[in-house]
Amino acid sequence: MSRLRVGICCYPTYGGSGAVATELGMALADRGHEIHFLSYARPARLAEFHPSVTFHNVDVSSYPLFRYPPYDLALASVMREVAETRELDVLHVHYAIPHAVSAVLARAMLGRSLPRIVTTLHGTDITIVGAERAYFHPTRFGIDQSDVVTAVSGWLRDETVRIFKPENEISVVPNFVDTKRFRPFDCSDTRAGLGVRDEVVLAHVSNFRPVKRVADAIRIFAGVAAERPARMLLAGDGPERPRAEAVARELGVEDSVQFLGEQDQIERVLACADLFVLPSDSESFGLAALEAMACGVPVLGTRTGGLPEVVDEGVSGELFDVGDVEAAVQLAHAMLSDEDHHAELSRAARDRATSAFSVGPVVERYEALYREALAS
Ligand code: GMT
Repeated sequence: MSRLRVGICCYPTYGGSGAVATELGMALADRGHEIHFLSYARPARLAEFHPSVTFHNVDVSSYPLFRYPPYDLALASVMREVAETRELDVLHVHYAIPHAVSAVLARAMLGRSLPRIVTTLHGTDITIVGAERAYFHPTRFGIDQSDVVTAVSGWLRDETVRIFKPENEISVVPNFVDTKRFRPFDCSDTRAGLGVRDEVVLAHVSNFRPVKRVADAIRIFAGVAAERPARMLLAGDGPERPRAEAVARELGVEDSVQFLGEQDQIERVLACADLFVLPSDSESFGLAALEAMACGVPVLGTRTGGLPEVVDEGVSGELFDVGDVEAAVQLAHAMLSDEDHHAELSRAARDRATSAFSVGPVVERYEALYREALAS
């Protein structure tokens, strides 16, 4: 199969869209393609070195006149340059705003049909940010000017059609997980290091945005801790962290709740857990839940967005309605009380991650879409 030259543009932070974009780029490089990452910082998950991977930094110069330095233009400029000098076949942008629009501008500046533009929609680029008045039309324009558009779940595809009524078709390509890295393993050392004794461990990983409802995760934990010795590990950081800490204090569980901040080896935290809690308002996919499942950790999440496409209710986890903390606590008790039942959930979680969301088939699907775009 011929080698493709692919540009991948994403947010470099710990968020799911950046993680997926980075893992995809590295998997494509392992399959022999030449990969160019473009972003305002080196993506958090990008490996130290890979002979087929180059990172291109986007610098945004400031000027006294600019109250808001135009990142989208600086990005378009780097995209244009990389596309021309590295002869990119495909520019795959993750998260529509502003990446899709910058890609369209970059290609227009080149005045040709290459690179083909592939846009992957991840979630709030559609449901929150994209739907805002200021970004609605640019988002729809970016979608319609792309050669291929994908969404990470059927739910997100349907939401995009409902909100934007785009002309372009949207294919569903689910996220995936590296099941070699995210796997069950003995983590007695990590547990001991964290001071975890004979306790059940609940975990939560997110960017602590309001949409994640981290305070609900703490409330659920308090309900569990009222019945049995329990510990909660929270990884990640963001604007809701102080409120979550305050809720832990209010409920008197602050000594059993550990805020670990952003972590590179998130699998070490996940593999320590007995239950992963994701009480989000909305979740187009829920990559963190999938990573927990791959570590053999059942999920307790909300029946919202694309999460039911990831967690098969009653088999690899349990789902509850957004905000229904009481129901979540009951479900947590049921999942944790019976060791055999918990072991079954745990096995099913790992099985689902490996059978439905492993790297190979998803990467092949993207390769096929790139080739279709190039052939059209
Ligand atoms: O949309 C966001 O809030 C940010 C985005 C990200 O960059 O982390 O998260 C979304 O994309 C992830 C990767 O596809 C999904 O796993 C998350 O469910 C999704 N977040 C939301 O829909 C809230």
